[in-house]
Parts: sequence; structure tokens; C-alpha cells
Amino acid sequence: MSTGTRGSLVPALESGAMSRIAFPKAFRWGCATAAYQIEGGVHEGGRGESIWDRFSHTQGKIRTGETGDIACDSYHRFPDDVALLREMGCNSYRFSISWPRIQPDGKGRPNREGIAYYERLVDALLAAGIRPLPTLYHWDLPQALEDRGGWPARDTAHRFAEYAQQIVRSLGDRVRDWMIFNEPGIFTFFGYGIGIHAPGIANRQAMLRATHVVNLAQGEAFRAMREESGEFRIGSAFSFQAMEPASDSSVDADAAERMHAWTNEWFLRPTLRGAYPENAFEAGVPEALDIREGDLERIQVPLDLIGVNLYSRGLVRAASNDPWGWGARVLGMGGSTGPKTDFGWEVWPDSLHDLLLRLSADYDAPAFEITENGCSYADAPGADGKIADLRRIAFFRGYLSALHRAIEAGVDVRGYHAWTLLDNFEWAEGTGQRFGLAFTDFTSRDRTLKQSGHWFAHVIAQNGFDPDSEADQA
Ligand code: IFM
Repeated sequence: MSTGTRGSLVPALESGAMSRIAFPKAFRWGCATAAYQIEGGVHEGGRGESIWDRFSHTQGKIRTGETGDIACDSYHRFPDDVALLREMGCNSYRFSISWPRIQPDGKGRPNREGIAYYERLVDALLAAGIRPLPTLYHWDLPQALEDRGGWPARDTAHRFAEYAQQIVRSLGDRVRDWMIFNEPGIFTFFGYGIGIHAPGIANRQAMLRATHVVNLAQGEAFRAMREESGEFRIGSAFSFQAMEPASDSSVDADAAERMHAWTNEWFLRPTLRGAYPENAFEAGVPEALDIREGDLERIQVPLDLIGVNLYSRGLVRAASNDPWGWGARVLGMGGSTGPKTDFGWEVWPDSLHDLLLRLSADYDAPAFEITENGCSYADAPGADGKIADLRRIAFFRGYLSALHRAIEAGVDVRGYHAWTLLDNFEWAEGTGQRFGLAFTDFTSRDRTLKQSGHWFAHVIAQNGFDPDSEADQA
């Protein structure tokens, strides 16, 4: 499907002379963050405990032994974050709202201090001419709800819809665009399937149940939000990877299709079409999901925006006896062929192009925004204090070129958010993986724009870049 140079960081450059890459008028440029990864202030403003507080304080769960207690201290230093966004000329900021700041016990009336924090943040963004794009759930479930069964328990869907309604009631006078979930596939699989993220449960049955309850929660939340205002534009951010067979064999091709279903459609298809992908069902899965009468109708909602979180591609081989029943295995670091980031993720810009074209064709050309895309590299300040993260610039050049080709091919993409604004608490990796456009000094909590941040500002100012120009290289 791809037309680009496979695996190249800068396909446009390799293909010879090319005209300037220009993004559509009114294209949104921004950065994304998440509450637990940046806020800190975990005991302030009446905030309750989240599953990530409990998990990160459990010995051995975080590679560096850190917690998110302080993180980037954005609870106090959010004006610094807004200043960085301004410096780069961003006109959109995707952040997340911490559920336990709003409902410390996961139920009941909203905590006024929690709401006030987000009012201050939103007001600062609006004053800077930046669209606030809050995500309602980026993985920090109130611990009290986990104690009552967490995402595998159906009641959590009702609790979530109540919380969603409270948020839009409180902030809806100044926020118009919303994202419901961040990466349902990741937090259910990592959190309940393999247990490497909070709440640390490794149980296939719990994971499958959680996926269905999350789908229900999204449908319920969408309706609750819509009831508050027909003016809201409501989306969700899903994790995607273009799945490619690792060989020319038909068994690998079938395996890649099954992985596409599990990875890219498990949440999207029920939401937009009211059905789970058939080719991902093996014996026992429908029963494990505990689908009840009327569930699929409650899940199906017309999202206004599809948020695309994409980092890499999946190269797939058929596999028998895999513990998940996928009949497939996505090759990891050793098997894939492109360059790798510090996290070991393959840099493969065509994945973004290919995935967008496929989803656009399969789902009647919905409106997309890129809600996350980025890379981890540990570049630190040099003797001159500058952070020369040239590999990150190469990464963005490649993915933005691929995105531009998708737009030229007719895909409706309205905006792009780099992951992430500043180096932060990267979940089970602690602060060990740096994805930021700004460097965070985790002693002083000072932020400094990296060279990639300056380059991003240049791209935003021109609404594109010239692949042939030296000035646009870095
Ligand atoms: O940091 C995460 C983010 O919270 C969700 N998407 C992937 C990022 C990088 O791992």
C-alpha cells in the first residue's frame, strides 16, 4: 500500500527533489501529555489515590524505582508548560484529566479543588490562544474503583460515564473538543493481561472483560457528554500500528490480518460499527467478553474525531499456541529491520501513512487527529547547554512526510500532536525514557527546549517544511 521509501527516516529526501511539504490551512499543531506522567502533586487539592500511585509505590514495578509523586511538578508549574507551548507556536494542547482529582473515591460529587486546577490550566491555554484538548482517562483509575473490581467490573462503565458528565458540566463552558480514552488497548492489555502496568494483573479473562467494559464505558460516556451539549466534538485516542506480514506466505498474511483486528480494531469496530472483528474471535473469546443483550448497541457511537496514537509498525509471523489465541506474533526488536529508538521501537514512518489510508477506506473517511507520535532518545545538554537531539528531528521529518502523503492521498487529518511536550514519568520505565521536545531536569524540574523543539516551532510557523532545504533539516 505504501508509496514511500521503506524504513527511511527521510523518505522525501531520498526520493530526490521534492516540493515543500505544506499542511492544510487551519491544521492544528500541538503536543500531548498525561496527568500522572507530569502533574505530581499527588497529595494536593483533595486528590485521591490512583492505581498508578499504588503500583509505582510497589517495590519492583518501576524500572528506576521512581514514582509519579512529583513527576514534572506540572500541578504547580503548568504555566511553564504553557510557556513552552507558546514558544513553539502550538495552537493545541492535549492533556489529560486525573479522575482521582475530580472524584477521589471514584464516585459522588466533584471535588471543587480538582476542577479548579483544570480551570486554571484551561484558562491559561485559552489566554495563550491554544485549544485545550482534554482526555478524560489516561490510565489513572481511582484506586477505590480498582478495589471494587476495576475495569473488568461492569459498574466501572457507569462510574466513568458519571465522571465524564461531571467534567463536561464543569469545563464545558470553555472546552469544546474532548478525547474520552487514551489507548484502551494498551491499558487493558498491559494492566490486566500481562500486568506490567497498573493495576498489575496478569489474567487473560480479566483483560478480555476489561476491554468490553471499556467499550461500554466509552459509549455511555459519549452519550452523557452529548446530552450536555450538541456542540462538543468528542473523540477517543486509540493505539495503532500498521500490521505487515513478515514474509510472503499466506499464513503470515492471515496472521497480520488477525493482529490488525486485535490491535487496531478491537475498540474501533465496536464503536463505529457495533460489532467486534470476526477474525479475532476464537473459541471462548465471546463468552469471556460477557457480552449482554443490548451491549453492542450501547457501545456504538458516532465519534466526531478518531485520535491516532502511532509510533511504529508491527511485523507479524504466524504462531501456534500463543497464550493469547492470536495465532500470531509481532516481531520485537530483533526481528524488525528499521532503526530503533532508545526504547527499541522501530522507526517506520510508512506505518502512519499506511494505517491512515486503511482506516480511512474501511471507515468511510472519518476525521482524524494525530494525538500522539514521537520517540525516546536520551540526548542530554551539551557543554553549551543545548540539547542536540538530531535523531528526534529525523524521526519527526519522516513521520510528518508520511502524514503529508496520507493527506495528499485524501485522508482527512485535522491536526498533529507530538508525544510529548517534556520528558516525563514514562510509566514502568520511570524517567528512563525521554520522549520530550523539552528536556526536564528531574532535580530542579526546569524545562529546556531541545533542538527538536526549536525545529518543531519552525515547522509550525511555516505550516510545513522544505525537505530540500538545509535550513529545515534541524
Ligand atoms: O508515554 C506513553 C503515553 O502515555 C501513551 N502512549 C505511548 C507513550 C510512550 O510510551
